[in-house]
Amino acid sequence: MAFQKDFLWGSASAAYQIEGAANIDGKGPSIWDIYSNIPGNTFKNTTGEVAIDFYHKFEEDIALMKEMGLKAYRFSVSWPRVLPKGKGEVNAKGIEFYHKVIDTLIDNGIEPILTVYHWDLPQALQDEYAGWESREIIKDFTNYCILLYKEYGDKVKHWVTLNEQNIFTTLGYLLALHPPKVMDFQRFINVNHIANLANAAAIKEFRKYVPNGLVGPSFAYSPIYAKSEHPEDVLAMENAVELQNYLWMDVYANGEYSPLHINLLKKIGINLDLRDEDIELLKDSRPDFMGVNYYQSTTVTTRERKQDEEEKLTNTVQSEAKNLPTDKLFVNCKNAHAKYTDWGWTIDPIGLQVSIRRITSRYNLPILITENGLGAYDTLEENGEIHDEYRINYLKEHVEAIKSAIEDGAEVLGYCTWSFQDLFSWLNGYAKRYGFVYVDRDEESEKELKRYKKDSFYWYKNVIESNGEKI
Ligand code: BGP
Repeated sequence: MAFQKDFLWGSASAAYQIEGAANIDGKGPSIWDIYSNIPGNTFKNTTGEVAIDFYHKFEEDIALMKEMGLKAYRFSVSWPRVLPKGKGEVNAKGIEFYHKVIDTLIDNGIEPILTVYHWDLPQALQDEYAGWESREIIKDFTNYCILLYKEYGDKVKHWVTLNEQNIFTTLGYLLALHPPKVMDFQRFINVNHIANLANAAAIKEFRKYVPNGLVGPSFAYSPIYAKSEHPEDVLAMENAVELQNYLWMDVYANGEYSPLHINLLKKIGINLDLRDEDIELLKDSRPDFMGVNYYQSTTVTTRERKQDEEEKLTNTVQSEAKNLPTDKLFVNCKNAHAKYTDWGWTIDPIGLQVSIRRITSRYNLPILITENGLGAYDTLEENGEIHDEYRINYLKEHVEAIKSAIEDGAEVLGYCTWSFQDLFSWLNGYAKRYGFVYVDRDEESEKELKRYKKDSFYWYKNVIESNGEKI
């Protein structure tokens, strides 16, 4: 059997995208509460203020997870819900909420996978010292982690530190699509380096407080292909692999930057503020697994060889950043052989097999797929059914890809689809749905937030029951 007996068939979510209750029970504001309330920042100015109200409906949702037979549920803790100012006074009601979620999951036979940081930084820390741009955050982030380790460490085995560090730094500081909406390559690299240090410090503390647990980051991995066999495209691919994949994963797995990264950055005029004490901190912070969020593959070419036009989409918010310093080394382009979603993301299941193999080959770490799924428009029929065979096909092909990768020799601990319930999408409102459970709301109205099981719900139930034999 390809899938190990205790394979974690799961689903994932993030606090800001599901909880709602933005100002309830002592929660402080996060950067996303503030950012999404500024007109123009999100699609149709949608926010997660109510989201799908998991804060009040978690028991109903977990009952559905149990009915499906879900083995694991990945969720994140909202930092400002437990520490309204990011540090100092603890909000007991926030702490208690996550105890209730974790206990309810465990009582229903579902293993909690806890993400420490899924982008909702306390606004207080942004105001005080510009959040991730200051080394001050390393101490505050570590203290926040220790608080969670002490509270939940004896109940939760699998922990994720930073969700998609590569995405929140790129979108926040390079493409100006997330808070604090900056477009500056040097600041992006500075922030990213500080996030690396915070991640390493959090993992070091984890070993003391949760000695029997397993911890790792979740990386948004996209395998990179060359547009053609032309050697210039191949070199562009090599550049992109270094600066879009290994720049992060080498630091996670090996605790150091490779000379290639430092020099490639120098070549484009970017300096890495790597101090002696940083080298020390990054050492010995190897994770137990590499968390992988996989949605799509990326194809690159050179600036000179690029032919296709940038696509303008009306159903999302797109970056206006132009002329990135990395354009000298590679530029993204279309993949002529791939299918695309309605939001322009490639559909490439083989890319997942390639991802798992490349990561295994370079790092020899077990892999936990922490996100994978299809964002699509769904139709709620009059009889309450949702026929989402496109989602079933997508997930089926990706499960097959994981199976093949395991047969090729990789170790995969589990598979968390994105997502269990439909939820708030950062830049796409509520129309881009990912769930097995349809949540009846849209951008204009929260309606009653009623839950309906989609066809994919029954499909995944079967997959879990047969441990991946019946897909
Ligand atoms: C990942 C994030 C998730 C989720 C997902 C889907 O990058 O970790 O939080 O949002 O992507 O993205 P989107 O909602 O933009 O379709």
